[in-house]
Amino acid sequence: MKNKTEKVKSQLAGSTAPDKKNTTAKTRDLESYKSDATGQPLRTNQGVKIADNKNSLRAGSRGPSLLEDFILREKITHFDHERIPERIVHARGVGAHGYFESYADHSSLTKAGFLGEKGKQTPVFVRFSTVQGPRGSADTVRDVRGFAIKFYTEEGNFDLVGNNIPVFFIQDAIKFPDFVHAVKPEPHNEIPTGASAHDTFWDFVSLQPESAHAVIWAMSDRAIPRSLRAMQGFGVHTFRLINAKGVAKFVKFIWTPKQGVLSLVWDEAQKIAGKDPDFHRRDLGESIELGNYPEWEFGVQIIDEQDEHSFDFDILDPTKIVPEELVPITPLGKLVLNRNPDNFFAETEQIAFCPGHIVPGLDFSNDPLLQGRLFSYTDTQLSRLGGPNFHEIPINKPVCPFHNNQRDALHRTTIHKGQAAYEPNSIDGGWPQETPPAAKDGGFESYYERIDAHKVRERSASFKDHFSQPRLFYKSLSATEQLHIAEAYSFELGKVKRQHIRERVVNEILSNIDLGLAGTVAQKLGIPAPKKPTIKVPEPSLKQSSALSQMKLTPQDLQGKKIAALVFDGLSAKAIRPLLDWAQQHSIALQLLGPTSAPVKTSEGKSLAVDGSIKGEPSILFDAAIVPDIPTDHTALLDNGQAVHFILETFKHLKPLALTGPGASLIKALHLEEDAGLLQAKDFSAVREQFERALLAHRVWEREKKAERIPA
Ligand code: HDE
Repeated sequence: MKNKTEKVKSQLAGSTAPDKKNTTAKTRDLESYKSDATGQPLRTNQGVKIADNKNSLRAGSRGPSLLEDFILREKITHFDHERIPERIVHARGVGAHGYFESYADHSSLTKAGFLGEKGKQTPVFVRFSTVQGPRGSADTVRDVRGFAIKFYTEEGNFDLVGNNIPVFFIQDAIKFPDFVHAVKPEPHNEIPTGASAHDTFWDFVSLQPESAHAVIWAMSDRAIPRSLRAMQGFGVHTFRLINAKGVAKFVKFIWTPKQGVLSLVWDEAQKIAGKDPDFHRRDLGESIELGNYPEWEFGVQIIDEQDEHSFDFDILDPTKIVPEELVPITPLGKLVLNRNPDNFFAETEQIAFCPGHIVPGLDFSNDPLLQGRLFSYTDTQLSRLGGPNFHEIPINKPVCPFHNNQRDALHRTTIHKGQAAYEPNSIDGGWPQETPPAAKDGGFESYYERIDAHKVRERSASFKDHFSQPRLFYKSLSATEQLHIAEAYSFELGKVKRQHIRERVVNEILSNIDLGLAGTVAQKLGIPAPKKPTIKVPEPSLKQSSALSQMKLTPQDLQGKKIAALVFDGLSAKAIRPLLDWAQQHSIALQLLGPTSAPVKTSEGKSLAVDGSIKGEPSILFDAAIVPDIPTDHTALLDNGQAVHFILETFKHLKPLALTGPGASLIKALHLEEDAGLLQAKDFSAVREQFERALLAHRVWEREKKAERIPA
């Protein structure tokens, strides 16, 4: 494992060789754009070899620089323009290549080719993001995560631009700029970075009750994911799938991770933001380098056209979920991420998603939020990527050929041959020509939907209920998850300066979701608890949806877990070897941490290299910890404040912790007690099974009360 870890670090520091295993059509396409400077002379952009890259041209060795120094001018000019505007939202992100594989021939559901054949693989690029913070902000802030996927299908690009929570904050695109202005750093001082705990956000959402559902999801553990690999993904809106006969079904898209849906605890998330702001991007990159390829199952909830109005919510309303109890998920395929980008800017930064990029066999619904999005994404690229030719940037190009009569504009790279840039024409043989709609390889055809309506600016009455689903969500969670929600609201509102905003959230929003929740938050803020809801919330047909609790969405195996083993001088190699074997067997990233980065001396007199120091790699970066072969006299360990802090913090953050060896009773000296995840034994094999169970459960939730007394 050590070699593996070293390999990871060195590979991530420098450039990575393309993964030979990933030979998708898109990877092959990107190959032709790659540039490798190995063995090459340094040249200007005009191809002139550079003799001296250290000194500019000047009049005498102490004289002024000369304007004619085209080498200096070119270098500085290019540098001056290296930056492009960051995304208005979702600026901080990380991406990876992979593939989508269809489980079967789903042509009865859709004529989309990428779902039309069992085992068919389609190249994809996925970009995960936070929403609020700028490009340089921390990964682990409380925020919704973007989950955007570009499928490079043989029939064109399909972008599924979703989030890790299933609902959105507003119902109509016209409110999006207001929402974003409210959540972004405040305009007078540009504070806070990467957080919603401030007055303008809570002012807006408390005046806009349609946000209540998305806000309670954002206050839940879903908004502080353990890793990007351990999040669900949702298309949010209702879409349509259409088969070759023109039969359409409404669908909701859902991604379920094989790694489980796992979250950090709040204290940990805040600390990681300081100690390793790149925590999520590092985790994704390292997992892929180690061959622990993250995987998601792609599923749809299918609703017949005639059932459009048979729910007590509107399926066009993006603030609503369709509970799985009402419409179960049908699995269609899987997504695997198996290759890191070669260049962050060229790929992750320049990728341009748009929900309007769809292929035959798919279509939109009339969700007013989705309709607005169809415009915004290509529009925003005009200023972000500098013109309308961003589809020619390698990461954005479809893998199928594309010809049309659009011409010119900034940064055009294609050299169009021919004289006739119009259609119809008789000069260039009439090419390129239209393809009529057809089952396979056909032209795109919109769903044959009849629209007969007045032009109005109004919301449908079926969009009016804003509270029954947040209530359903809250009631469906475990006591632990509910507690975290109360704490998140209390924390965030505690940062809100204006008392009337705090009161409005409690009295006009939380009271309508759950009086108990409103009461707890009110108490923590020192304001009177509301006695009753302010409105009559409709009783939904479904009282609980167990699918909403992430407690049940645990991982299938231990692959990709990150565990620290604290090692000290005098430990026996015999205690370490079985641990390394065990980690390798389960594809666990086990890191040996010593008092310093220097090797430790084993009791057999050998030197054991470590992966890092206890100080440099704090407990918050790991899923669990093991302290192997603790000697009966554990003074060396107790005298090391960093090591004691590491153990106590692992305990505080409810992580599995195994202390083994003759001095395992150290637990008492630290004033801790054994529990389902705090294990002590003579050797690791005695607690291995329990430790594995605790790892699969992710955290020892029943420890939470006890852990409160450990100083943060
Ligand atoms: Fe976005 N959104 N959005 N959004 N969104 C952008 O497009 C917008 C919405 C989402 O990794 C922008 O290229 C409007 C819902 C993701 O590159 C921008 C509305 C959902 C990403 C934009 C919404 C999303 C974006 C900024 C309301 C979940 C990152 C840069 C009508 C289903 C994609 C860009 C990436 C990015 C507009 C609402 C997800 C400004 C107008 C709902 C994952 O065009």
